Amino acid sequence: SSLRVVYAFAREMHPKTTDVFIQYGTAGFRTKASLLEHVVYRMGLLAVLRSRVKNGRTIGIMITASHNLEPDNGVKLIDPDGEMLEQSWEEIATRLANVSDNDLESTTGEIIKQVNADMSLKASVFIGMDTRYTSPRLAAAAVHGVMALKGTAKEFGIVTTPMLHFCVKCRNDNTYGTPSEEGYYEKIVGAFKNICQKLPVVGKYNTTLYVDGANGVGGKKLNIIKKTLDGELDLVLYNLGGNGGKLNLNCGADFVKVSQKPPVGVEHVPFQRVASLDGDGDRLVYYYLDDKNDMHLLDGDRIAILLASYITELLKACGASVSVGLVQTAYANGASTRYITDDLKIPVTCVKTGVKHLHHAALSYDIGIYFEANGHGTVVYSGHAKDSIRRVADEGDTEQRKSAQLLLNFIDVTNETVGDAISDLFLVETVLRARGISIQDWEKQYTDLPCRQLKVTVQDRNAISTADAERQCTAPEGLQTKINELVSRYPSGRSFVRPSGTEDVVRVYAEADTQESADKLAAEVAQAVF
Ligand code: 16G
Ligand code: ZN
Repeated sequence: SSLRVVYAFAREMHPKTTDVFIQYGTAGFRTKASLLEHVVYRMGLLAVLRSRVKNGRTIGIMITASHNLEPDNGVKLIDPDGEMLEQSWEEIATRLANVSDNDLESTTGEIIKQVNADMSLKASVFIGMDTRYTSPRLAAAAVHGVMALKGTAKEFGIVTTPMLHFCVKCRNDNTYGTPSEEGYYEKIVGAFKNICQKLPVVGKYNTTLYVDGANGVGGKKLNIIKKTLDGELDLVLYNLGGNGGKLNLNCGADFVKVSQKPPVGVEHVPFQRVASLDGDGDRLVYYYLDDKNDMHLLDGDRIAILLASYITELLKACGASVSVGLVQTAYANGASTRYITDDLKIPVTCVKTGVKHLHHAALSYDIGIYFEANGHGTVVYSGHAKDSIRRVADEGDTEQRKSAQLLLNFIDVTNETVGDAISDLFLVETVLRARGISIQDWEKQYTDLPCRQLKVTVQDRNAISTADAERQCTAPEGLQTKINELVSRYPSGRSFVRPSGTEDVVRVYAEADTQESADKLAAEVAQAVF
């Protein structure tokens, strides 16, 4: 059959050259780029099957290893609504990635039967990649995989991960926007510019924003956007990949959050707010250095709260009855959870680490705001929420209409498909501008509890099981009792452990009333794990 030719071609062009087992994890497949070519080719095949199972709707393939260093790369699939690949397919992806070249044909055949893919249907796949030098070769392998099963591949070249999610969504739902990079700018940046027209600069808001681009794709795209902002926001961009700057090396959102240190490559000015993106542009944190050069970090928790409080304020002004809820993980600072619950009086759900879990939980609110502390997050709005706000925009009194129109622009700035550093940056800037506040004012909303993260290398990280959104440890026996005992010795103490989904380590998190206590508690819990 013609498929025979396809598999012979695969063996020639994208042979499996390693026996190392690889798993579709929280963020797709991720490892050394040199081990990925056959995996990406096979994801091209799988994307075609996925598209056919979804009646020919478009599927995305993104080549990126996000905040990892340059030698790594990765691949993940995007479902038709711009969301992460459905969980039940992760196992199928893992199976297909690991079979030998000899078994590739028969395994693909089995999968076609298992998922009931109608091979006579058309299939459409969008392919994007980050700035890694290994990405073009991998993207080509993906194209070959798509063509092999007679799907249509459309390449987007270098784009942020969230841009590709956006394009996939638009392709399958043209009410959401135009499926291109230009379409993304038009909708998201266009809506921000509309907001700027409505909201003059007031108070302590400073239109200058420094950006740490992590030497990745996000900074490059902001450099394009910058020229269209007509001075409404004056972006001063650093770490754009030139001058020998290395992707994610000592810079970017993950480095800033985990090390609690400012990135290299940024010229710091006291109290100047800086937005730090990760390598593929789906995470965002803010920070500033004070006059003693101490760093003040405003992470995903802070962003979530800023957005939630503003959305609530606008909804109130609209008089719309729409429920708002927030989704966090166990990594959310305890002070943030208390502030949301007690002061903002917004319900909070806590879920397991990993964007798909947060996204899913957020969909249960009319307006769901979800953020991981590491800066990955967005807002999702239900049809009911959008309709209610549109109705007020049409029928409300003058003040109500104004708030509703602002909220509609705010919705358009949002990339609802996935956390998006660029979209989130414009959302944050909107709120700071609307309120006429500085980054220090934003920080004053509440005080974070000091915290510490550690990683522990153990013989078998899977010996640790957790429950209750990873806040309780159910195995090995006795460990949770021990953690409880340690925690009880510290005022405002909290700690949990969980096996990492991306590295062969166990992660320990601790917070307490002082930094010394948080550090000590983390070390003691790490000792108990080990
Ligand atoms: C992945 C997840 C991220 C999560 C991180 C945890 C996605 C797209 N990314 O990067 O949300 O915070 O893993 O890593 O879901 P860990 O399991 O090693 O702590
Ligand atoms: Zn990322």
